Amino acid sequence: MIDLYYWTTPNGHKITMYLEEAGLEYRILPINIGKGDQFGAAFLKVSPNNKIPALVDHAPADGGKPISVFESGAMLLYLAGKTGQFIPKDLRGQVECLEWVMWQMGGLGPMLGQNHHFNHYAPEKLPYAIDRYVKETNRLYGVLDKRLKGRDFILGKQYSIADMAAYPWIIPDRQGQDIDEFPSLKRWKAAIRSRPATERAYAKAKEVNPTPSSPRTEEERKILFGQDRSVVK
Ligand SMILES: N[C@@H](CCC(=O)N[C@@H](CS)C(=O)NCC(=O)O)C(=O)O
Repeated sequence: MIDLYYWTTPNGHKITMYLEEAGLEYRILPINIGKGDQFGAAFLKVSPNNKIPALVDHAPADGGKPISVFESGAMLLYLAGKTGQFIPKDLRGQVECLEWVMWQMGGLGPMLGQNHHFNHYAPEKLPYAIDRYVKETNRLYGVLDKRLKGRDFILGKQYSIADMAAYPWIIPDRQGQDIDEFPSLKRWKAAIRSRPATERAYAKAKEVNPTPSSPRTEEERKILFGQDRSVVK
């Protein structure tokens, strides 16, 4: 049994997508990041960066005590290592998989996160910041579109953790992008959306958080966007 510390955000969806694909038994422990659950002592033991997602595997492969993992990329790699599923078996395929998971973790996620922030959350509309992140999003969409040209998935025929890492972040209407400019990305997105496991993962999100607050309330904004080192306990 796996405990998944989760909220209904792109980084959270990556992991429910994996768990649903692999058919692993798991339990969701909701961490409502708008209410400050991410600062609870028990959660911080598992996720010292006070962010979701994180997991505890109560039945690790070495038969030892439970293993906890934070950072969604590390979690996907851990789960793929545990099951041998959704990661290539050969060395060269594994290297490519690692590259694209890291590309998502270091680029696609953080840059698109800043795009959301300055477009939807910042109290002032800062043209420089908006332009910078909308353009960087456009570049990253272009990189992924090019990679997907002539390939079903990021690694080719095999659906992998590289796809699961990237998919939840491709939200063109919230990122100032026209998906029709990226035909391969559009096709890939539609193919992943219609997978039964993706449908189940996003249905879970609706169960956990049926009425996501959009836009964020003033209280949520203070919790999420006013953090400094005083939150590190
Ligand atoms: N690099 C981390 C990022 C995690 C992250 O940014 N999580 C957000 C939700 S998507 C969060 O928990 N935010 C709460 C906060 O910043 O207090 C990962 O991929 O796991």
